Parts: sequence; structure tokens; C-alpha cells
Amino acid sequence: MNINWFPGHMSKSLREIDDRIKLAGAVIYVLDSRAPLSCINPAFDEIIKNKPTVYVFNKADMVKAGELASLMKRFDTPTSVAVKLNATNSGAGKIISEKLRELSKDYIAKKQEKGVRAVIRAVVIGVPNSGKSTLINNLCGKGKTVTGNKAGVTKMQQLIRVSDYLEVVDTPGTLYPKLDNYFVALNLAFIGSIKDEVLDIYGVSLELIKRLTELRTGLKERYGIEPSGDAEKDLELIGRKRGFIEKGGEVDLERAAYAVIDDFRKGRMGKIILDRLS
Ligand SMILES: Nc1nc2c(ncn2[C@@H]2O[C@H](COP(=O)(O)OP(=O)(O)OP(=O)(O)O)[C@@H](O)[C@H]2O)c(=O)[nH]1
Ligand SMILES: [Mg+2]
Repeated sequence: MNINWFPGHMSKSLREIDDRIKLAGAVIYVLDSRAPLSCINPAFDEIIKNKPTVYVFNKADMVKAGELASLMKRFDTPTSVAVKLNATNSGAGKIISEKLRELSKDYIAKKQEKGVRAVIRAVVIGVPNSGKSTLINNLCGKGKTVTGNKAGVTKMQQLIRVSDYLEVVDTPGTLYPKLDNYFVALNLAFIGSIKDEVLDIYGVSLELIKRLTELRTGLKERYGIEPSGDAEKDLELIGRKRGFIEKGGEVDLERAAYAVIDDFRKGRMGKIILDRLS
């Protein structure tokens, strides 16, 4: 299956975000905890290297958070730190403002010496659907940005004042043109970071069944089936169990494929991390 995961318009937003990061004083990098490493765009590494950066392991409610602990430690450097978060929990974002202030203390001190108020301007980056806009609303305590459970909700950059000391820039989610990594591409498809319109949903659902079979989780928990090793057969069985039967008695495979993907994305298969963390 071929995943066309880097639509042409995205190189324009990538360039714009490059510029935006260069101008920003700090970075809030929002990762989906179900596939945190797959969410990292190596093209940003160089630009954010010496900027205060908070790596947000968002959607932490959808994984067993303890499993992320050793990975998160790797992001603790003099200029960066990792925090886990559920951005839909009101007030949860406060920790991010605190961490940004800690990481920016030199900048704050310099401003104070000059007698001016230090305003940190942080750019919020990450793959589509990782929860960037939700996190910003959480920081503001109100709905200043549009959110939605699909890729590509935010269309333009937007500057939002959070407090007298913090401004953030919401950005459209970006993918990166690293077409060769099928494992990463699939993870991003599974978690909803690639628009469904460009995906072969049937093919993605078969790949998801294969992955869950490898990980030995999800399918039994959700559908009570013992994976057979034949994804097509399992998908048909799932469709039958769910009652997706067409007139002639055949299983509606398209509908079954959507259900499998939707169940995974909504966390109905359990708390599952897709990336290999070690
Ligand atoms: N369970 C859970 N859902 C979350 C969390 N954060 C965000 N969401 C949901 O994830 C979906 C995507 O959130 P958005 O904030 O629109 O994501 P985004 O990164 O701004 O997406 P784009 O604008 O498309 O790049 C929404 O349905 C949110 O409610 C979280 O911590 N836990
Ligand atoms: Mg958004």
C-alpha cells in the first residue's frame, strides 16, 4: 500500500513554520503519546536545538503513561524538558507555562535587568491532530482556536496572548517529506495525523490488524477474537461480529475497516503505544 502522506501544500507550511520557529523565543512541541517518536520531524531538530523547548507527550490518557518515563528522560537537556499531558483536562496546561519560564530564565533575567517585562513567545508545533489547538485553549482557559478530531483542522498560523508573560503561535500540523519510512507513515495514519481522504482505509485497517497482532493487544480486548495471522480473514470476522452484513450475506468490509480504525483512534482497544521505545 502506498501512503501519499506529504501533500504538496505542506512544503509551504513547513517553510513558514521554519521561519516562525527561528523568530520565536521558545517552542512547544506537541507529540501524540501513542507514537511520540513517529511525531518528531528531524527537519526541525537543527532549528530548535538551542531554543527553550517543552516536548509535550499529549494524549497521555490514551497510553500507559509509565511506559513513557524512560523515553521522556531523553528529552531532559539544558534547553529542553518533556512533560506528559491530557490537554482536554482543564488547567493541565499550566505546567507548560511554568516549564517555559524555567527554561527561559536567562532571557527573563536579562529583560528584568533592563526593567522591561519579559514576554515569552512560543511557537506550538507538531503533526496534525496531536492536540496543539486544544492545548492552546487549555492554556488560555477558553476556546480561542478551532479544534477537531481529524487531521488538518488549523489552516493558518494564529498568535494568541495567554498572559502578560506568554504568547503562543498556533500552527497547522505538518508532516515531513520522509517518504521512505513505512513504519512511521503507518503510525501517523493509525493515530489520525494523515487525512483520511488520501488514505486507503481498507489497506490501513489491514496494516493495523497486523500491527495489533504483533503487539498482542487490542483485538481480543475489543472484539473478543484471537488474531489468526490473516488480517483479511480477521477483518471479515470483525465485520461479521459487529453485524456489518450486506444484502447477500457478505460482510461490508469498507464499514468494518472504518470501525477498526475508529475504535483504535478513540482508544477503545485499550492503551497502546505503537512506537518501539527501546
Ligand atoms: N484523549 C485526548 N484527546 C485529546 C487530547 N488533546 C487533544 N485531544 C483531541 O484530539 C483532537 C485533535 O485536537 P486538535 O487540538 O484539533 O489538534 P491539532 O494538533 O490542533 O490538529 P491540526 O490543527 O489538524 O494540526 C481533538 O478531538 C481533541 O479533543 C488529549 O490529551 N487526550
Ligand atoms: Mg489545530
